[in-house]
Amino acid sequence: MPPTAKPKPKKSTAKSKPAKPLPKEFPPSSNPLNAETIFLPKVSLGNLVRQYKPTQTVQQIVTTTRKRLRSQGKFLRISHNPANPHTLLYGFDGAILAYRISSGSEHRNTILSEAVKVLPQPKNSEYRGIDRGKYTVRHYCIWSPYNKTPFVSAQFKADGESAEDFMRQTTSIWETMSDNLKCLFPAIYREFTKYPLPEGLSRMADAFSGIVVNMHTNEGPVETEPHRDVKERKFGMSCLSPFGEYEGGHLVLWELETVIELAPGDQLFFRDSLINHSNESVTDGVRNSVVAFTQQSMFDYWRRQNGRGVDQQQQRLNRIKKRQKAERKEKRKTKNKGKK
Ligand SMILES: O=C(O)CCC(=O)C(=O)O
Ligand SMILES: [Fe+2]
Repeated sequence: MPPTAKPKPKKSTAKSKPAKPLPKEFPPSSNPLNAETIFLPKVSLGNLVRQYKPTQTVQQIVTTTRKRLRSQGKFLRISHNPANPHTLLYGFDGAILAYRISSGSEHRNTILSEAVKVLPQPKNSEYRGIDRGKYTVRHYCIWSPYNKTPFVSAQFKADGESAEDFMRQTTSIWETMSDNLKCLFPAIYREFTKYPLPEGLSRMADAFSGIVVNMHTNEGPVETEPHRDVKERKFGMSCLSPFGEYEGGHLVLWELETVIELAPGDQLFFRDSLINHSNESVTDGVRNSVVAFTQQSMFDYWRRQNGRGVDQQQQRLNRIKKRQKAERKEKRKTKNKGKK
């Protein structure tokens, strides 16, 4: 081939933008208990809140690319650090996205594992809300869906004395979770505990309005499919604690491209309404879990009772959105002027 006939390199049709440099690591906005910190340069609480949708958005997040990365072991994997029981994950706006407290002993696992024995054995055909797996679910909480006054969940009433017994036996779990919430996320704690419930009702899990118990069945262990708990408050935090005797079942946090390992009795505070999550396979044994939460519907009720001031976080977000919209408009204007 004469030298002139050298094939030209193909021109790419896609406009290639230079990749933005990732933000540099800096300390999280707060770390009162000197947790080991893990910086996630590609995510931020602000972005997650802005992207929040009240319906599931799994397909947009759990993409083929992300699934491939995960199966190739390219998600960040956070195992336990024997030197520090606290692990804090934060994004590029400094805000905490998840916080793990290792159990440190069998104590919490024993309490939950003993208490779950008093609950009615699940029938596998039962309705489980959205399809998350083959396990069964009991909601013991005060909530207020469909714009009503808050009420005690039907499953708590249906399970009667055994549900009450379960909650009594596990009181110390909810107290510890609430103490940790108060220390680590004081603003969320204040919001969760500030307003009263209708007469005769009280929060079921200390600072949290209630819990969900996810129970292993003969059909399978607690192994959730990717989902967000869209009804939980988007400015809140829920606290997950797996229990039982098992191997595997660690938690995948999809937006964070991270897998966080959870041993029985660990507590994981995380933004379950904002972050799609699921479990890795449980490779052995019996895995159950509890999650303490407060639903947005409670805040809707408090706002109806006490006025818009209840939702200061939402108001702040609306103000930021309005300002950003005005800034974008102004930018467009200047750009167009420049073209003329
Ligand atoms: O058991 C787990 O690790 C997750 C539970 C969960 O995501 C849920 O109950 O919504
Ligand atoms: Fe969840």
